[in-house]
Amino acid sequence: DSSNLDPVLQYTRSHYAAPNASYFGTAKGKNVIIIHLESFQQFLIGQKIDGQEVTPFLNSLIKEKDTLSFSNFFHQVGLGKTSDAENMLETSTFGIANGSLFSSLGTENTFEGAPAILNQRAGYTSAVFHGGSASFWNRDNVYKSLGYNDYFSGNFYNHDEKAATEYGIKDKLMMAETPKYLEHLQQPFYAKIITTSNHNPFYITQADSDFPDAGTDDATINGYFRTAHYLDEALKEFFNYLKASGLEKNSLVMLYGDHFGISNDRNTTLAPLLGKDPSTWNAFDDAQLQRVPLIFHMPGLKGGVNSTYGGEIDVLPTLLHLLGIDSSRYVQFGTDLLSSQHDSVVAFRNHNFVTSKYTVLGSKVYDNTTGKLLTLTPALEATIAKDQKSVDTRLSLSDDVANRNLLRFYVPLGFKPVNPNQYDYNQSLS
Ligand code: GP9
Ligand code: MN
Repeated sequence: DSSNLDPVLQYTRSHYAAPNASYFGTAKGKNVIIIHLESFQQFLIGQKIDGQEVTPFLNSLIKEKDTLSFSNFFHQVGLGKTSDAENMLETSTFGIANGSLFSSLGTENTFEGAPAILNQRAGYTSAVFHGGSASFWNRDNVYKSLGYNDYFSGNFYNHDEKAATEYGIKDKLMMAETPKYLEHLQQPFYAKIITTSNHNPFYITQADSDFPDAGTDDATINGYFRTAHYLDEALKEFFNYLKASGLEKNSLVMLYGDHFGISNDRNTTLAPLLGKDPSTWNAFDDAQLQRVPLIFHMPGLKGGVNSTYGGEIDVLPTLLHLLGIDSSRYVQFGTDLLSSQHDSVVAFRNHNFVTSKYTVLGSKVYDNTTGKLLTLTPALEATIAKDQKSVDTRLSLSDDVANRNLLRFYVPLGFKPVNPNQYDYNQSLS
């Protein structure tokens, strides 16, 4: 019942981090264009194979003076993979412990998601673009619960024989076909484009990517650099469009990696390519590889590489504050990455966690700088116990919100509950 909400509100209210005045509202009224980089890990940035940059476009984008990127940003997904990442970014609540929240609760639960908040607070329209099957991860229902006005699924894209990937259509074709829909959206809009080419098994033809094979004996790893390179080229083409159309000037573009592409059991094969010794590789190293990109680009944005520790749960309050919308009234488990009050304890879905100093995996505590296991002094033990408790609390309260559908009992100030039935995604705009 609704009394279960009390500890949740107590937690989220006391955990709230006030905006950073030098960023708050700097993107006010801008379109928001989110690019979901499928299976994209941070180590791809700056990485070379045979002397060639895997992601030359992203490497140059993050060096631009009006690009703000994060170097210690982690994915926090569980079994729901892409859908968990989407859930965290849209709601700043965690995915569930044992599956995909989108799939199991996405139709029935009450959401207070980014599209609805932005529409009600700042007049934004919203749309998702994904070249795959509309119902994958139950998106056709969840997007309605989140308040998305439009959902351009695979039905809206050309799918001739040579265009399709396993989960959608090739990123370059996707990026080329999206503008004809994007241009119909009423501004300001909140638009999310979900890429799919860089997905396991990372197969791509020679014609689509002439990037060199990494030469390991693992075809998945070799393919990963080739599909990531292709995605990087697709991004370059899309940014060219944004510039040429003038959209770049009034848009905040946000790019993020949803989760790992290379699973832990392959990391010792990957290690030499990253300049690491496979013989000493361990669980600490696996955890460090869970970094994914988070990049904001907007003309006039105060740029740079920010080393704050954070994760996907923190994106929505960060974004809302950039748009000049205070997040304090919402049930959100993350905190603004740019706030001086930001909580930099990063919870993984399995209750392990990373802080700016330590990586804590079960009962093992590693020093982030040396990668060495630490012997626990009483003082360190107390610090770790406090952080572990905080991680456990936020995950279990978020699980309560999800599993008990608690947001149906909570209407934030001025919030109009979303009626999913008011949306119909079968009609084309044109
Ligand atoms: C399909 C794509 C794949 O739309 O999102 O999902 P994943 O397998 O990464 O969860
Ligand atoms: Mn994914």
